[in-house]
Amino acid sequence: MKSGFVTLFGRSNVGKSTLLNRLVGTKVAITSPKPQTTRHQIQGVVHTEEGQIVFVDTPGIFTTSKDNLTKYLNKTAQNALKDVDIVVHVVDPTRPIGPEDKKIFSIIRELKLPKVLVINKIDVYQPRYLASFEALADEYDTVVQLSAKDGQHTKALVHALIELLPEGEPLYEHGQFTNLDNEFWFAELIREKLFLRLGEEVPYSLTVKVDEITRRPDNTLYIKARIITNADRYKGMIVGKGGRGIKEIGQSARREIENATDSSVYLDMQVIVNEHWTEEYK
Ligand SMILES: Nc1nc2c(ncn2[C@@H]2O[C@H](COP(=O)(O)OP(=O)(O)OP(=O)(O)O)[C@@H](O)[C@H]2O)c(=O)[nH]1
Ligand SMILES: [Mg+2]
Repeated sequence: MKSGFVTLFGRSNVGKSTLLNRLVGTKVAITSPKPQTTRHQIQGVVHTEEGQIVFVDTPGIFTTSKDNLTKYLNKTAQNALKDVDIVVHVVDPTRPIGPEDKKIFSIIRELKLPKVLVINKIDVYQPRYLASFEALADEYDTVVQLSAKDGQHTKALVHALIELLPEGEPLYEHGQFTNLDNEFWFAELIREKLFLRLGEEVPYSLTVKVDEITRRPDNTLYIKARIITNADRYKGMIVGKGGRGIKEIGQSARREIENATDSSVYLDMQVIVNEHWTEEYK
């Protein structure tokens, strides 16, 4: 048997989390068209007959801002390169090679690990950008072009990784797909709905905490969550006119949690202002 850890590394928005979900076959990481969606290392497990791959999803490397959250996200991503077996550099051929990609080349060049280049989004690529990534093939052990969105060639990636992994015992039990607990997972689903619904700056001004999950006698799952944001004006944008915004966010989060848990859910959400919430991201 083969087994080991494979880090998905790349700039924001290239589709690392979408790829993780596609590979695992179930949603373990939230995704959005906005950069800096992922904030933590998230593990997703692929079980095959030849072995087990534990993927580590990471926040996107971001070089255009220098705030504390960005520093934390870049650091969290780089920490996910320690003690792993393979690094997968995910790139997006709908855009030219960016300063983040250059930073990533310089980071991974120093690593004594097998390196795989994944050129994602081949369902929508720009030929000239694709060619510029293809020209980098010599720097990597393997190059795979695929689409995380429609699933094209993702099996080829799994085969290539199994080849490169060391022999080893499974790291996760059969049927286990992630390291996340429900508190974290439900908070992430709520944060995803906020990312999808709110304009440019608001998603970066907030975090979500789940404080309580209780199974009630009627079998309903009661979930108490706090949306914590920096300022009153953001709170106003989240809550929306007559509370319509928060209601819609609550409904879509509840629906998804209901589908995932196969039970009815009562989602009790509060929006509070605490300008110090980013201090945990240091
Ligand atoms: N067309 C197309 N879109 C994709 C593909 N993979 C991801 N996307 C889209 O790209 C956007 C970003 O996807 P994410 O998976 O959130 O990207 P990420 O790299 O995890 O981003 P961060 O967490 O911010 O670093 C989303 O709108 C996805 O739907 C793909 O193969 N094809
Ligand atoms: Mg992500």
